[in-house]
Amino acid sequence: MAISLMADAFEGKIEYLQIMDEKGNADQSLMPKDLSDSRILDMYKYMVLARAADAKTLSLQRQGRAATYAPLVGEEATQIGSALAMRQKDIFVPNFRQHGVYLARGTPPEALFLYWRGYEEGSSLPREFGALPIIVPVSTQMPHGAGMAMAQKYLKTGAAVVVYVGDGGTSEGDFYEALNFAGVWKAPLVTIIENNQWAISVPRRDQTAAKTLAQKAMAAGVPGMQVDGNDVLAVYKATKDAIESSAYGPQVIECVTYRMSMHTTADDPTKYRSDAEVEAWKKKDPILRVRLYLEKKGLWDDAKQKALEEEQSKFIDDAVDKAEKFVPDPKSMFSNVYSYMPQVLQHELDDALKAGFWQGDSK
Ligand SMILES: Cc1ncc(C[n+]2csc(CCOP(=O)(O)OP(=O)(O)O)c2C)c(N)n1
Ligand SMILES: [Mg+2]
Repeated sequence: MAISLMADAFEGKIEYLQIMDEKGNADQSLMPKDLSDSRILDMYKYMVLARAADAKTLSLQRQGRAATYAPLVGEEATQIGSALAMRQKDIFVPNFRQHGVYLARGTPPEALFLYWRGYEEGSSLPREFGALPIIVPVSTQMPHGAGMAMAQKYLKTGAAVVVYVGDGGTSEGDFYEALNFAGVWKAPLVTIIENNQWAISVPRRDQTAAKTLAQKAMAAGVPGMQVDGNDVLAVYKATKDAIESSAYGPQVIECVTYRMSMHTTADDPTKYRSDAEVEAWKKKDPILRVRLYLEKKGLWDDAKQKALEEEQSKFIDDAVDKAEKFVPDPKSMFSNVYSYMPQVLQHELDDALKAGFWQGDSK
């Protein structure tokens, strides 16, 4: 019998998950089994904290008290849902917008403020936070993440590596190379695509002709799915499942969310996108829907909100205070680059000291 020339060589499908809608109604049949009310309250508090810390950093930047900053507002569900799904032993590899993940992983906010004030010390987090520093070159964190995931497998630590990449980042070669490597070697790599619809001024529709970003995983033989990135419950569930499955190989989750603010403080989005688009996404606010959910269950009210905001505002102000009192040692720009001091760097440091660059403090 002749073999049909029209046989299917491959067929794929990308599923989309939403558990809680914009009005705060949750589909109980999809609810993650391990999520108690108090854990959902934790999620809500971290989301509110992330937004408050974001607003504070933006304000500091506008006052000349912080350097160029990339706001996260609108992306809180993607960040907090995935952060709280990670286990202590898992490793978090960011790009430059995941301040909410750092906070939910217990990173002291003063460390983040130090980074945005331009100090090296903001990039040298203690190992217990299980995080790489902020990474600005787009998608270069992907091969780092894949390599670190391979190391976890080789060393049998049982940890997963959770790496974040933007919609724009998925067009870089590094993205495909990392997924291809992780796919072949079955490295425990979970990739969160934080699809916030814009890569500076490039809209999602001009980024790729692919219908979803998640389907890019298929080319590497890696499972991919899409979730409502403004639904913290869906992001949590998808990430938790992906971390578990990553013991057998990599996973990709595309979180469909929206960058409500500018790309960074060096950008003016009114030049390239409409107010109507921003307004439409504000209706899908990731924090509002959790608040509505909690209020319907009698777990939240205005008084609790006010108390939370006051407590968090003090927490953030104390952290800013610590960061602003920090006295930098200029030599740290040499010591935090490698795990050891290469000779070439040692020579540069010696020369700088000899030239008296830091008179008075070059002990
Ligand atoms: C390799 C590289 N090219 C260009 C840039 C400049 N740049 C910084 S962020 C960015 C867009 C990133 O968009 P996306 O990946 O969607 O992440 P988002 O900023 O939306 O979070 C660009 C082009 C860079 N930092 N690195
Ligand atoms: Mg983007």
